[in-house]
Amino acid sequence: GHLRHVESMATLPSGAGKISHLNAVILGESLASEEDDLVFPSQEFTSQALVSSPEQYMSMYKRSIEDPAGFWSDIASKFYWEVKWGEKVFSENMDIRKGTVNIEWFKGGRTNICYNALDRHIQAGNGGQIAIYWEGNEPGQDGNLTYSQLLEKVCQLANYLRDIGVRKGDAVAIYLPMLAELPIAMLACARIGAVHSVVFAGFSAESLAQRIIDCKPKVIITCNAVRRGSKIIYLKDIVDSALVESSKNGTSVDVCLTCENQSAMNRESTKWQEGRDFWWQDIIPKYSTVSTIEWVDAEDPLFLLYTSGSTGKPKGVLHTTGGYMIYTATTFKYAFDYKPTDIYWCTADCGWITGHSYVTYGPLLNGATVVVYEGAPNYPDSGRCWDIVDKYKVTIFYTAPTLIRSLMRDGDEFVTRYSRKSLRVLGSVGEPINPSAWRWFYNVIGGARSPISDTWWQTETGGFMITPLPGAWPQKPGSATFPFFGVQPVIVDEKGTEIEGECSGYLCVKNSWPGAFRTLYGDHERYETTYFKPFPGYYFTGDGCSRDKDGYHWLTGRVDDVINVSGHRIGTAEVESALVSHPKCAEAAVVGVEHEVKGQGLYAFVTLVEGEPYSEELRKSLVLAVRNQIGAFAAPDKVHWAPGLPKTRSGKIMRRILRKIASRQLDELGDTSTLADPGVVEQLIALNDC
Ligand code: 6R9
Repeated sequence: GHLRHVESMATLPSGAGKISHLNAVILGESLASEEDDLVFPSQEFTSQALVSSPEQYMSMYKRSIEDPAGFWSDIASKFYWEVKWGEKVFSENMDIRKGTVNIEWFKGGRTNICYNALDRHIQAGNGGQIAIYWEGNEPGQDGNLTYSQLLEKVCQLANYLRDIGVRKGDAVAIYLPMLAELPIAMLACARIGAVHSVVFAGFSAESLAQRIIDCKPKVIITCNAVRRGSKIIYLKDIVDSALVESSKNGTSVDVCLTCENQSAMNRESTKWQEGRDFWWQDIIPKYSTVSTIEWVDAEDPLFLLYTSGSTGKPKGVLHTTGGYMIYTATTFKYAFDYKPTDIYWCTADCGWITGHSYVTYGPLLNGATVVVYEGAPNYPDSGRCWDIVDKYKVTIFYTAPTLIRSLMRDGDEFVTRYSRKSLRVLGSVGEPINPSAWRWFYNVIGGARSPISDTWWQTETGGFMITPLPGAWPQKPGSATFPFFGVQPVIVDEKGTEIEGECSGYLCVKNSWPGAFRTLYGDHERYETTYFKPFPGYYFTGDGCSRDKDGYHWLTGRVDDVINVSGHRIGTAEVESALVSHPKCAEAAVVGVEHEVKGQGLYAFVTLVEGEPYSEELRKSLVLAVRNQIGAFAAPDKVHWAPGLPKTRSGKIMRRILRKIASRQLDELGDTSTLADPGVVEQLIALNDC
């Protein structure tokens, strides 16, 4: 057959500028479809892997589906429960036709996720192990905390929060950058049963106010300022205006606990409101370093995290304690093949779900050593990530395709000047990873040694849903491969009928899993309408997915981004992937526009590799790349040169805005304030007629 093995990639000349293009040539990308390319884990990797063969996965997976109660309670028993859960391990109604949607795991069990993430390891004798390596924005600025030290800091803050009247079930807003204080604050809330609501510190005052008004926290925890790259962001000013805004709305926050981040700003220059604002450094160290634990029910809320829907105000995704704990810990362990010797770094910010589940909870529940990085990944230059990898001997590196593509654009030299030999597992999350970025990540970053866990999941799912287990089976660049234990993904058609075998359609999930969100805060009806009504009987993910002949899953992007051209369903992600595989294309975003004949036409925004001039010839060859990889029907009708793309601060391309630009509805661009760089919109409009 035409299986191309990893050996063929390992022989690539390293340091070649356009290595992704070379791969495409060597692997015959234009001759065979992506799904035929298998990349095998090495013998060396497999021999030490937690799950080392498809057979082993299959037998574990089979049990997790046939006997979910037994499978998950065996795992849960390894954690500490003050009181064991009741008779039922779980109960669920996922079928809206049978009444209210309801999911419960380990109900009646009493536990505490902070206890399981910290105290448990210390009691096992591992208190001296590093829990957090903190790396500041400026190279050379760093610190670390052992598990015992981390617990002490968490206890002090927990004692303070109790002292000012925060009780079980109360909300606490956290608006912090990636300082060690951020996971400390999350864990302190969890310790006393308070519900944290972390707001990414890149959100505007208005967005912060909106979230405060929704969850009504007693206290907000922030810092005065932070450096990201060469910029200084004055967070306390943003909090101040958010609090003015929210009090106008009748929500006043009594206390603003402010961390003094001296590397960015001293306290003398920080605006202050006596009686409301308190310096963390002045107060918290005075509290005792031991604190009691609030044992909570497995179904008591752990946190709220706001996420944007396609319409309306942000949704407060609510996760509870027990199931989330078991699920994040277990997914972390298996998807990253975690071993106690690992040093783990996830570049996500704790302001997003990835930072909740895979910076804070999942790793610490496993007793892992975690790198927390404050700064920007390309500061002071594009080699910073590999500098950090070498400095801490990072073994597991988890990031997003958008970062990979931007580093790829900056060239291999920034990578190859570092050793990176500690790396053994790579991870990707946030959007489908296009095969050419996958290959660059694999070959250039990972030196063709480290499997990539392309983890598909969502804020709502709490943890990984479809992901490689890195030692278990060969990967296909761009495929998230197979479901995690206990997860039953199904692909349904328009009518909600399950389709078997090789197919594509809407991705749904059949049964509950421990990490599933339980409701949207204060709006259970919206929860049911958004996720359980579209395809009765299932949780609807909002994503499109296809399954190939070997059963591998290929996520094709949000279904709101699916475009129907002359009756052909085309995933924008597929077209983008084809465009990005062109050696001169750095990034692409495709939207649908009304088309007289075809119904919808494809409109592609294309960012070229640094220094490439626009030309008609290049436009043609980009279109040809799409024709070659997908088919003539998928060829973009229009290529719009884009010096930059409008992205949210989490790196997601805002197609809503691109659709308006593409259809020339420039007066309907809507809210552009949540963009990382609102200036790109004007640039795009200006380049309209190139
Ligand atoms: C974890 C996270 C969820 C949406 C999801 C999907 C996209 C995330 C992906 C992926 C393809 C992956 N997505 N991971 N698509 N492959 N590995 O990102 O949560 O911010 O809620 O976004 O992101 O479209 O529906 P969230």
